[in-house]
Amino acid sequence: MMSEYHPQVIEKKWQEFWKKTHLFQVNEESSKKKFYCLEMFPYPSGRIHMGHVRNYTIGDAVARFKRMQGFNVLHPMGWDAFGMPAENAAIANKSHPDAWTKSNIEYMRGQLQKMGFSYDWDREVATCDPKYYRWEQKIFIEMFKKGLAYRKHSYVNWCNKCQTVLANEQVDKGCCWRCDSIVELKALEQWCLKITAYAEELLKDLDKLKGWPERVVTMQREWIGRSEGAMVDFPLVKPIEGHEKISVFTTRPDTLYGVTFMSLAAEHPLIKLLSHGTSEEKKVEAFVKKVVQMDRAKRLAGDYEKEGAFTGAYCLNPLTGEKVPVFAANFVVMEYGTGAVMAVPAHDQRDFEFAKKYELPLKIVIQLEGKMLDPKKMTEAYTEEGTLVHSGPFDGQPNKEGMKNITLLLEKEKKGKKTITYKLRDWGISRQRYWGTPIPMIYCEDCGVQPVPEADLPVTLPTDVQLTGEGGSPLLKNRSFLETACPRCQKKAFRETDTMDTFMESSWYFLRYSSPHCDNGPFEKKKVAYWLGEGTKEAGVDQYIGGVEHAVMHLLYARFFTKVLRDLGYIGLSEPFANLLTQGMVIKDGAKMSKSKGNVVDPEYLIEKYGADTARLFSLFAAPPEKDLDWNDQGVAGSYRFLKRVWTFISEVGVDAGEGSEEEKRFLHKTIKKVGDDLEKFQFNTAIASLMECYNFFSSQKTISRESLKIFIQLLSPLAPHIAEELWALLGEKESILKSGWPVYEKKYLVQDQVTVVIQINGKKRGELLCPPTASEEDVKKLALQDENTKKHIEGKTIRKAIYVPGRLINIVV
Ligand code: ANZ
Ligand code: ZN
Repeated sequence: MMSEYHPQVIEKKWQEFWKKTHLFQVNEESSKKKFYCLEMFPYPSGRIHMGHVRNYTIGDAVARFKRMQGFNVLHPMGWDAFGMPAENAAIANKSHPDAWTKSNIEYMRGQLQKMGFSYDWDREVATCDPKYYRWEQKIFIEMFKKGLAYRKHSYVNWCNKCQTVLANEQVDKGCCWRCDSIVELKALEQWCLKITAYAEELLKDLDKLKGWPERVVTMQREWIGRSEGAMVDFPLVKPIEGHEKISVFTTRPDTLYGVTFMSLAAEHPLIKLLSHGTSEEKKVEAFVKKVVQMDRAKRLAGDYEKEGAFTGAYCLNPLTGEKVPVFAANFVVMEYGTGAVMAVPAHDQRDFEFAKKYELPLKIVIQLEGKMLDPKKMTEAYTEEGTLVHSGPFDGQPNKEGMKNITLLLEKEKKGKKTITYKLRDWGISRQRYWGTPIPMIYCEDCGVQPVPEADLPVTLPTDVQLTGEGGSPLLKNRSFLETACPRCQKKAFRETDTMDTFMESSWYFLRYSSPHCDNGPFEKKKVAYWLGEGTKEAGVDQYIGGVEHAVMHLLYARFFTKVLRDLGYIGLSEPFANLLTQGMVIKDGAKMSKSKGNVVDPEYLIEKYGADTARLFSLFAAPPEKDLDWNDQGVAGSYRFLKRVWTFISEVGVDAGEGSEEEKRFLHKTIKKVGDDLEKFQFNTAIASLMECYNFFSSQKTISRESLKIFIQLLSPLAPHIAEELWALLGEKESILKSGWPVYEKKYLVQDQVTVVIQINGKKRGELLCPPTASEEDVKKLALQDENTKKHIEGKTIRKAIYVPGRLINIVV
């Protein structure tokens, strides 16, 4: 039994054992409580990186801990297999995205298996499999039939380098989230999903997500961006047919009497109509051209020079009848509200800057008593609260009240109404790329847009295409894909060649894992009901783990899909993820570990040099999961030394058949409690620290009881599973340690950690207290005064002072 620690040998042995005994395969067992532990599935880029190792190690520790606690644990893994890198690689290596993706999956699956992650591999899912995406196509058609998927002509974010459309969520500070090049606006027709129909519910249900990090909830709330205000109509002085007025959305109807001009987005349809044939037409055209090219994020950010052009037209303030000039302005976006803003330069900073530049008047309508504003002296807009002035019948009202009353008047006179607006936009899902789920739609000259009949699904992505990297999707040139018959009139028709945004696949994969081989629907209802805990208080994936970079896009889309699938009758669930853990990044030399930075540590190198258990232990020990993890080689070596010491110690120590000493038990039970409590809270680093302390104590003893050693190994096993299995077997156990149950501490051994403090009143012993040795004088005094016997003795008397001898006695003088 005194062999050396050879992780490579024992890890291979146990991985084979787990596979042979189907240890991680699960079925629905109604007698057991289920636990669904899920980590965000990877894109099969070629090799796993340290970010994966960290994410999946955390998930695996949770899954193993829950199994030992007796839960029926679902822990699946799969591949988010569509996406652009496959196309780029195919172009670069003259291969095919399908072959590239599949060989990457093969390789990466092997790497995950070498890490010994406890997945039920029978449930593996790859989203590029027609058996998977056919259901997505079906769901898409059902959304189309309910009006939740529709075609929209609009300006879209366009990345010229990737040659594709990006969702707003995929534009980061005006740049493409994938390749960092500047995003442009382009007019295109594309498919949209009506996520805005769920805006209110997506917002409201955030309050139910008690198991989510506050930060993620806040980011989603801000992304949805609910604003309460009013829609106000300004009639045009010279109405155009079909456009008698300009509607604006404002959060500040209280400032309506202070409007001195009107600002429209450059893309606003009225701009062309209003300036047409006027002396301003040329200037306006030039201005619009300039603004449309300006990057959108910058437009919203607002920290640039406000510019505009007069359209030559005027509209009327609906309450005062004043004439108001209409401008095109660069800080108004078409996608929010109505694309038009009533400008109140005295009380809005952007309008203020604009008014200064074009010498437009300021009209003060809110004053703060004792601090009279003077338009000539103002250096910035006054945006605080106050009392309404120059506001006709509303003068003298606090502005908050005026807001309500002005809206009521607008509603009464049918000039406007109370409105709620969201920043959230519908989700554009068309991508002009090849490697994605085909959008199952057909264009017929006579019948228009027709969905592919269900019997004809899936619309399979053809593999006989050539990727050249030049202009557009190869599907446009693939006639056998492109040409089809109209499902209604049978005449020659054409297929949609755009594919779906890959965030579609990840919006429902967690449901597919419940029944991954289901071939008569996206999943079996009963299995989803069991694994997602339909109808229970905390329905959904019990623990979801992944990067915070998905705080908005993926997590919002998955929530949206869940609600849609519920309304389509597929599931009885409103939220997909009951608990969410967002892990930090892996950092090295002060920067995120990434190929482009050249600071990558290859997990495979670690596995070969130290073993998977060391890679795991280090990932868990180096930082709490939600914090960034700073990579350091000494830390890895330290984790390895610890495992090696544990190995040598347990192989060599005198095993004592007896009960073990009191002190040994106290140490052990304290550790059981600490490790269990810490694992519940995902505080793996402190759990490992207490295991290290426990080891230090054990190794200072001549002998340790077999029972204590076994418990120590059980506690270690979710964190370093291979070495734990081997030591467990060395101590004579026949079954996997995962089946041994989670150790339970006994309270009586913990109490020993407390000291007895004698209570004296005027020097006479009146009682005793149990308290932690670290308790402060304040704490002990408080406890003593709460003691029933003490209370009796000091009743009606004044306490003069208390003398405390730490850990021994407290004397209360009355
Ligand atoms: C008049 C006003 C007066 C406004 C005032 C503000 C202050 P949030 O809170 O983000 O919803 N706005 C409306 N549509 C816009 C668009 N498409 N592009 C740019 N700005 C737009 O912002 C709502 C406010 O932003 C609205 O209220 C409108 O300006 C402006 F003292 O109307 B406000
Ligand atoms: Zn037709």
